[in-house]
Amino acid sequence: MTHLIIGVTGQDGSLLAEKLIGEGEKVIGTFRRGGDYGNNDKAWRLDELKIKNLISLEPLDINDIFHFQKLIIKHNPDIIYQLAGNSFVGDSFEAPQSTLATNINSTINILETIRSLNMNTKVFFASSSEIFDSSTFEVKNETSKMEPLNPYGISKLTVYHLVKMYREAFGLKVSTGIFFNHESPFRARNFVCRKISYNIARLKVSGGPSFSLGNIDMKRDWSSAEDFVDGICLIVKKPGDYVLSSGNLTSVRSLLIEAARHAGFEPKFKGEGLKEVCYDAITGKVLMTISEKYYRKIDTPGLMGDSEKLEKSTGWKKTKGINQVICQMVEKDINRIKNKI
Ligand code: G4F
Repeated sequence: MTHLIIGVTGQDGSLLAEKLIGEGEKVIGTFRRGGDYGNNDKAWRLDELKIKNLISLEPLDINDIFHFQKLIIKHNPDIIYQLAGNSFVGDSFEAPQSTLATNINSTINILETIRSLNMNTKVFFASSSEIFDSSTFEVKNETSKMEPLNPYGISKLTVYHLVKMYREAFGLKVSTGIFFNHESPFRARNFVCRKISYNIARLKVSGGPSFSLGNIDMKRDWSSAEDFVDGICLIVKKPGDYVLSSGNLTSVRSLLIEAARHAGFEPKFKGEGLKEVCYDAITGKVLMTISEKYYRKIDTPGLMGDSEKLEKSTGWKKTKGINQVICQMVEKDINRIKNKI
């Protein structure tokens, strides 16, 4: 089968490509047109996973329907995975127009192409837990009230509705994964888990200044990105909308403690509010300070997801908890820094 991964250079795209290639499948991967994947950092994940030469890489401007259709006609994929777009919630307040335009136009372009060319192609779209109403704390599933609090969440709610409408109105085999937070050593460094793992590893291997975080008492339902990639492969076989989550809430503070201990520090906290610091009780060195800069205008309160639908209809099972994932991330970052990767 031929698989087209839109956004193959990102965390989820590269892990999905690795899995499919391992299963002997043919993978076409797109990266953002205008970026030279060969001469900058864009393809670092594919390089590290040693799969860059095993993928047919294509530049794509997903907002240009004609460009997308040429690619589809050239490769005639059996399954398309839309994993590209703006994914940083914090940034979406600064760039609401481009967040909405990119995430929504790309969805329409894919759906309209499949419909108008009468294709039998299955398509997976990534949506987000940021679509849910966070004024109540019940565990969220596919039937929970949806009312996003930020431009990113609004764009992902539109993705969810468009996919559902095209599936129900036109019978397309299209699906949405409503992703809660998911992490791996291949996460970008602007997301909090990787920011912690990278900086703890840096402080362990080469020292240097402390790093800053925002609100460390925020909680999220965090999972392993590899488990979600397994979920994507099951979902495309049973088109629908599915929540992917761990069903547990963990604070940023607790992940910082776990990461620091795993690296051999003895993390302790002192001070309050913006003056709070995390230090290593063995050496007295300050590891982390708080900065107002990383506080969000509106921060979605921690919501928990319920993946029962996915588990019951596809047999999906999570294999790792977030503490195990953050420890793996720290180990990988220590190796990268030691080996100057
Ligand atoms: O790691 P984060 O930036 O992830 P966030 O905003 O929850 O979004 C991620 O998960 C969503 C749900 O799956 C996705 F839709 C989205 O695309 C993305 O993958 O922040 C997690 C929490 C927030 O409460 C944030 O305020 O950590 C808090 N935090 C505290 N200090 C920080 C920091 N977040 C970041 N990025 N940087 C900090 O210094």
